[in-house]
Amino acid sequence: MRSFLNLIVFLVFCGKLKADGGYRSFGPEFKATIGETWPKPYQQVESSKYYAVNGSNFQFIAVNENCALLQSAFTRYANIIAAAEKGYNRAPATATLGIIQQIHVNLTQSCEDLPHLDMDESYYVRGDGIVRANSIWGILRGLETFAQLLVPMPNGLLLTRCTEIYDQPRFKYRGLMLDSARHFVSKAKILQLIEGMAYNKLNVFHWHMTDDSAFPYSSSVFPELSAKGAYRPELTYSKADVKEVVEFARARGIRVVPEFDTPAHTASWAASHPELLTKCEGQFQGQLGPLNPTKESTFNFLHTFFSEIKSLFPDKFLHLGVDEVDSSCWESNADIQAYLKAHGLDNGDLPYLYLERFSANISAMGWKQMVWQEAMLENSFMDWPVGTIAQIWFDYKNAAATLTKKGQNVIRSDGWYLYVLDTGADWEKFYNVEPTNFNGNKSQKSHVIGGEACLWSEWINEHNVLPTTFPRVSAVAERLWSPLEQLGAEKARLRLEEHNCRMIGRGIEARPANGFGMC
Ligand code: CP6
Repeated sequence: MRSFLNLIVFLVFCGKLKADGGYRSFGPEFKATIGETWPKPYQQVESSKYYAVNGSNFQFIAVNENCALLQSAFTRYANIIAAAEKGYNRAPATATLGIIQQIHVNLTQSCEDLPHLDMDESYYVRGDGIVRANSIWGILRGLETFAQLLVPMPNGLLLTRCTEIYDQPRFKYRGLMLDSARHFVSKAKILQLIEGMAYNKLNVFHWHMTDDSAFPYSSSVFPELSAKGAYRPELTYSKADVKEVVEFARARGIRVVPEFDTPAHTASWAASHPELLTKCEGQFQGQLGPLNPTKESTFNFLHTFFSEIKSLFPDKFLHLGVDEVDSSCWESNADIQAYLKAHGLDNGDLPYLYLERFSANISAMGWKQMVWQEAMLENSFMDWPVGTIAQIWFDYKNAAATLTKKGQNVIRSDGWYLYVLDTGADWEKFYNVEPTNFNGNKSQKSHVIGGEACLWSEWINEHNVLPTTFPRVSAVAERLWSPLEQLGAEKARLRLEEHNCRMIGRGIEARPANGFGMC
């Protein structure tokens, strides 16, 4: 009924569909798809009624609910739109029906404070100046879409049209992970990454903060962790830095899910706290293994540490890590063997010793959990709290089939390692990865709640993180947002070119998308 009414409204206000905007052509092969948005919306009705916007003389009007998040979004998008006017003129001189001075923003329900997994991101936009949504998160997505419709004309004004967009995401988890351990990435670059995420309607920044190579987080309760575990004192994130990142993301409807990977990938913890790790014996003598799951002191330490983390990251989810845990060091340790014997356990119980206790502690602290796939696949008897999310990073078809059969929620990362650079338009490779592509029934597919592109930072640093991410992550973003029927790399190519120009115009250092192009 709602959409029927909307259709009537469309017929009254927007007039008839147009086939082609008649925009300037840029060469025999290449014609940018001016004013097309990214990712492709759920539904769009075109219009040949054109209007103009003066980028430095218009107002957003909150016609209904209002709040600080809405006001800060108005300020941001006023700046983005003012800057868009200075982009290169790619819309032809077009007769318009007038200059729009007010953009009516209709938030129908009161603001929420924090973005969350089940937030409502749906919205309606009409290109002549209406943005409407139930939630502030939908308004944020709608303002992004509205801004993308505006293209500079030779007369210095921005061209828009009375197109109508009804939009909502296909998947609710659309993430980007950054490993800030292998190489340090400055706060300034992280903020730019998050800004670029907002331009692509991504909604989760997964911060893989620590790993074997470094511990860049500067803790108050255990300052020695970064004092000894960071590469250099300057290459650390203070609590103030973290708060700034979290707030910057929140303002854009982006969640921040932290990960301090344990019990493996913890060599950097041992720089200051070697007692936390297992001393390997026998053939591994002299090496340190995963965190020692047989000592009370290990869990006391973790409790104190993660209490600090809880106060800093407001999201409901913590990523526990638990990838690539090798039991052989645990098995080699005589004290651990004695512990197993005393408790009537054997080597087969080793993986659970850490995981069951750690997971229970994290639950008791009020967190929901994410884990890398192994934590679930290799510990098939663990009783995971309802809603725990497994992140699948290899062997996707088998892992997704197995885990969803058990009713576990999963996200896909296999196929979306952005750090692997290929020549040419390798965004297509990312674009064609489909999270529901495995053998399973409808109910199983419903447990696929999204995906996440991963920036492992072996080959990424401060200087290449943005061009490595953009525009390739845009391909992942469209896969995760747009309806399956709308997807297609060939159809997407020129829209992506336009989107890349837009991102570059807004200051994101995006790499070329297609091997030729005017931006
Ligand atoms: N670091 C950590 C990594 C990887 C993982 N965990 C990884 C290894 C190989 C590939 C992708 C990622 N670099 N801590 C696994 C989740 Cl292909």
